[in-house]
Amino acid sequence: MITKPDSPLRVLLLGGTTEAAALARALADDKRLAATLSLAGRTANPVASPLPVRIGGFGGVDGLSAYLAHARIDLVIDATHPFAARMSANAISAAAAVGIPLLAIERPPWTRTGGDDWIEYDSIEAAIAGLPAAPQNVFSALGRQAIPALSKAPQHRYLIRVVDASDAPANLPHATMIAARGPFRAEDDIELFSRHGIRHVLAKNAGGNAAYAKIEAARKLGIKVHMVRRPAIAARETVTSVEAALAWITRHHQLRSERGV
Ligand code: 3Y8
Ligand code: NAP
Repeated sequence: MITKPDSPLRVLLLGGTTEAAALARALADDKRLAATLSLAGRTANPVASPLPVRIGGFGGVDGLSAYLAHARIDLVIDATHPFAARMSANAISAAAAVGIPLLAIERPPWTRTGGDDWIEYDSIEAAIAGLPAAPQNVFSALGRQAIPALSKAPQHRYLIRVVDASDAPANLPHATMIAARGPFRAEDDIELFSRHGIRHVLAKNAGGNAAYAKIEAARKLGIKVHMVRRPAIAARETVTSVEAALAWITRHHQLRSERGV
């Protein structure tokens, strides 16, 4: 699409993570850009952003492609969570369909270190099936969307952390819900796990620092972590930091100035 060289570069930021929030703050201060933050609308009160925010799905690849064309987006940045595999796959297809550059910000996965007692699985269901059969005190950091999977093993005493307060599901008779959105602190998770006599932690390999507290707490307390590996995502240009994403935007801004379009 043709845009005047001095008009701002239009950036769509697919967000919903700590990195996206940090990038949004950086983009809001950059007068060369007109950026929009996009959220799925999963949480009731998402963290306020200095960018204009659009909330809700686009309507699959076609909906996203139409949005990119209609809003004349110049660059897409995927700063969604490593488990937001469908959003990332749609972004790859739609950016290719409309012919605009896409960059993903991916934080490195957590890796097991000395003192960690992990078992790794390829799915949430496998991790839950990996718990001992006898009733255990289990901390679930898999979120609200994983609650139906937990009800496959209702015998456990679950402590389930979710973003928005909700009642324990009727089919999980021994579940306690706690509402918190992070970032989390190790000392708080240590206190929480000790208070509830937690012996197992269910977690996704989110990476990043904001939710690593539970991993540190488990290591400190000798608790087994049932870690769900990330889903595979097709190849795309990727960086691991906000700074690298800003450098990528600057390169594309310079390219457009040189092309004079
Ligand atoms: C709506 C935006 C910030 C951002 C906080 C990060 C850190 C905490 C790790 C635990 C693990 C979990 C969950 C978690 C993490 C950060 C970051 C991250 C895990 C918010 C946010 C949105 C969501 C959606 C929500 C999911 C849920 C997952 C809770 C905002 C707070 C468990 C995933 O109720 C629901 O439907 C919630 C759904 C997807 C997973 C699930 O299946 O339930 N995140 N999380 C985004 C949108 O609408 O587009 O509300 O402001 C963002 C954050 N979530 O403020 O610093 O950056 O990774 N979020 C997991 O990774 O295991 C919590 O408790 O230890
Ligand atoms: P997902 O399964 O990959 O996506 C399902 C659908 O939700 C997408 O196809 C899209 O709908 C919509 N969607 C997802 N992210 C969106 C965004 N940023 N803006 C607009 N629409 C979006 O996604 P998810 O795992 O449910 O994650 C939802 C949000 O929570 C994302 O912002 C993600 O970054 C954040 N989050 C997820 C996790 C997690 O564990 N999954 C953890 C932390 C934060 P359409 O097809 O209609 O466009």
